[in-house]
Amino acid sequence: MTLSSPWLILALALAAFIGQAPTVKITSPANGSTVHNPVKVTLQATGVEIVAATVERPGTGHHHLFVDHDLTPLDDTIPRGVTGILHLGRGQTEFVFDSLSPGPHRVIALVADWKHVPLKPPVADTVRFTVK
Ligand SMILES: [Cu+2]
Repeated sequence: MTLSSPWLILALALAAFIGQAPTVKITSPANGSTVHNPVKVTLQATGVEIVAATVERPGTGHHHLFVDHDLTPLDDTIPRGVTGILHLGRGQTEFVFDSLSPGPHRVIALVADWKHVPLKPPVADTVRFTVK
């Protein structure tokens, strides 16, 4: 039996689609690590182009950091002007915290579109670390 080409094309397209499901990873600090100020958080996204929030184009988004703050509703706009929620609206892929308080912290990264609405399905990562 031979696989007819329409099915092959469909299978390849599906594989490509699945392979491109966007992801984000907080590459530093490492989960569970102990760090000192300043704390640099670095982010690596795949399957989504990280751009400034002013870019209104499908397949793009910008990073958000929730620092010791729970995620806000995923089908709603991520608020501005809230302590602990940062929009990296210029397309940055890192952020330096100069003076996190000593003790345990949790940072959640979340990618959202130009309307600041999280991508669906959610593109998120979490790290916990301790500041000495
Ligand atoms: Cu935003």
